[in-house]
Amino acid sequence: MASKVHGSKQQASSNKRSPKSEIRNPKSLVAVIMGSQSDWDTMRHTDETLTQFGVPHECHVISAHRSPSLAAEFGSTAESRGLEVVIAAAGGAAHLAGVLAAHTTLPVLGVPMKSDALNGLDSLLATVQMPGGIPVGTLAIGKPGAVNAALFGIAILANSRPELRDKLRQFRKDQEAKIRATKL
Ligand code: RP5
Repeated sequence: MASKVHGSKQQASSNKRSPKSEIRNPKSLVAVIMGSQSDWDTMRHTDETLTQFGVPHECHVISAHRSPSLAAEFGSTAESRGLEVVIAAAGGAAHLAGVLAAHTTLPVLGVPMKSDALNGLDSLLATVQMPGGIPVGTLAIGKPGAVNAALFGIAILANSRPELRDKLRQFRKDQEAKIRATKL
């Protein structure tokens, strides 16, 4: 498993960095899990957004099919480690988010990776079509989903953290100001 951990004051990630670091970080509130190193180029946007908001988080490569016992162990221990949100990204037969959700009652947000074969439609359906009883909140395919998974996770954390709610409000204001300032 490759992984990396971010404290709240670390700088945004670069494109070249890969998710390598310690798995155990008691301060992490969000875990960003991806099925393969090849998902990092998309999931770095989740990492960067969480870093931008100062949310302590960690990123790991864990595969539901190539390392199934590790996926089960991570899901089973996520809550007791202090994590509050799990973000899971996978492509193809993308069962990673569902498998993690099966092992934890923490909110699990799924990000379907854009695949070569079907442009991510396979990943989307595999992630979103969870049978009733084990929910996965599924975001858009690829980069928009990666960014929105972070924002959704932050919105969940903001329910009990007013400072994060303020940051989300400011983010929306800045976003709107950019649109208003756009001249064509
Ligand atoms: C999934 O298979 C991963 O999440 C990735 O999106 C896809 C392809 O993985 P690699 O063959 O590139 O490792 O498990």
